Amino acid sequence: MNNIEIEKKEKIMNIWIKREIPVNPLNMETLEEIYEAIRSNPEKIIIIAGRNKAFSAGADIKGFLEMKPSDAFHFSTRGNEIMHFIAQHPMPVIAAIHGYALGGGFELALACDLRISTEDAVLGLPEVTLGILPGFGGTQRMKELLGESMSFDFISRGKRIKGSEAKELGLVNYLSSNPVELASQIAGEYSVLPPIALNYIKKLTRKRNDRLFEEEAELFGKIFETADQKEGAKAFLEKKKPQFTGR
Ligand code: CO8
Repeated sequence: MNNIEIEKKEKIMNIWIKREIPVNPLNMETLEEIYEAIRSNPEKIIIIAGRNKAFSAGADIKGFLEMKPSDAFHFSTRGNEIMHFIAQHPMPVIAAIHGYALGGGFELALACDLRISTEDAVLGLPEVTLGILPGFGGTQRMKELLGESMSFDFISRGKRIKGSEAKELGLVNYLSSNPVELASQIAGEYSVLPPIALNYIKKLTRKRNDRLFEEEAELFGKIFETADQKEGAKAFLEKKKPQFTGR
């Protein structure tokens, strides 16, 4: 891994983006490394953060100079696949943002389940100011979070906003002076919750699909096949703390 660092604990994995350029631009190699780290750890709760000055200031603009339309198409297609993969990782994925989360960097954060930011971090999709548009699912995920008109305003003007404003708009879940610390605390809370139920909740809340109401009922039935469901009910009735085992 040349562009990321990984720290593994029992149920949690931290992925740190660390490029030579201190604002951590994302090139294909970095995205593939993030993909591989997550793919090979399907059972882990993931925290993604940046070393240096930023979460990530977006796609590596230096590479744009040489990029042909077919390369840009490939980059965007593969980037989108990786963002979908992150959004569908079985366990929660948390973005811990400081410095900058711009362009593809912000789109990476949007693909995560939760976003924690410092108050003064700068977030946005400034692609339009580079003559391009978001290419890693940002147009769709922003629309889901902000609605049509607000997301159009945000993206079409290439707005850059502070973490505090992003929190007010609902683009960020929590503000913290130490986002990784808060992310670790929340990941710790997840680590004692039943993973199968967490996974089903993630499937139902993240996937956009008309069949979701039916699927909710199916999964509600299926969760009752698990030992964790039985443990949860039993512990509640016995006024004890449940010990979930993932079965
Ligand atoms: N890519 C490559 N290098 C970058 C990037 C980037 N995204 N951002 C900053 N850098 C470099 C600068 O060129 C500079 O390099 P050098 O020291 O060699 O001059 C160094 O990082 C530091 O940058 P600044 O001097 O500008 O530092 P500041 O602290 O003044 O500003 C900012 C930091 C605010 C992050 C500023 O650099 C900036 O605005 N960067 C651009 C942010 C941006 O526009 N991001 C969107 C990129 S496009 C994108 O993400 C599209 C995603 C989808 C792609 C789809 C497929 C094609």
